Amino acid sequence: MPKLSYKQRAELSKNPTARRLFGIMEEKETNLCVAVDVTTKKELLELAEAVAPSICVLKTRTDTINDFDEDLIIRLQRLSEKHNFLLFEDHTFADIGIAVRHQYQDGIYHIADWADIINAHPIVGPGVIEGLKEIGLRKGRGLLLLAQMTTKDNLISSEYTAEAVRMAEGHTDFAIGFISNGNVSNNPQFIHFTPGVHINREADRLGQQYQSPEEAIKQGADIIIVGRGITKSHDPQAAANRYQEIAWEAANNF
Ligand code: 6AU
Repeated sequence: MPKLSYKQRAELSKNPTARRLFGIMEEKETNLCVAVDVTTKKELLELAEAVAPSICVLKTRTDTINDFDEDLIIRLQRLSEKHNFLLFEDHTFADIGIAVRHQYQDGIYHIADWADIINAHPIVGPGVIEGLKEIGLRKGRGLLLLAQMTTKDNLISSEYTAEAVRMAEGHTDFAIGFISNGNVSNNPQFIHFTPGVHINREADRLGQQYQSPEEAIKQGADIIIVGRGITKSHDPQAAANRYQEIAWEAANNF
């Protein structure tokens, strides 16, 4: 089957966030998501500003920010509007429907009010999607299911991955894709986000495993998630630009 363009895939999608994302990828010529895993507002905003021109998505984890406040959200939203990228809050929801509903909507992070994309573990069963969807659907948000993980000796089997895909198929208005190590579904509506990407393919000491950007794209990634390969570089802006170019070229040559 010939590869569909982002525009064609956007037309197939039932979710406004997925459609916007395909549009941003096409317009900015990028399939890079940067994971900014830091602990202060200053670091997060400085890194976000540096990588902004190169990304389609910024992945945050605001509950690790020691001085988190409302102002951080306002500034992230301003940056995302100025540089045309989406905000993905990686809270990795993994509890019963009613619990994740509150985690998504309430508390000091009130994620549903500002994050375009969220993620959840399908281990819970469809209730996790249903709970989040009650809040997110009317706001036009998108959900990614963790269908695979990058960590050494993780417990996810191929059957589990296939079930995760089946669960997403039942909710294509809200579930826009997967966190996975490559392609897990041939449905062109789904967007595959692949973490564990590093140019040097180094490992860390806590079980993280890496593939190169080219390998990730070859495996079927639509978007690569890069953290420390960029954020720990001496020049994050230049590093983001490099990853953007490598991944974009790889995506357009396969
Ligand atoms: O490039 P790194 O290793 O510095 O960062 C990888 C980022 C981190 C992880 O939380 C995330 O990708 N990640 C995820 C998720 C949920 O995105 C799943 C996974 O299996 N492996 C992984 O590294 O922010």
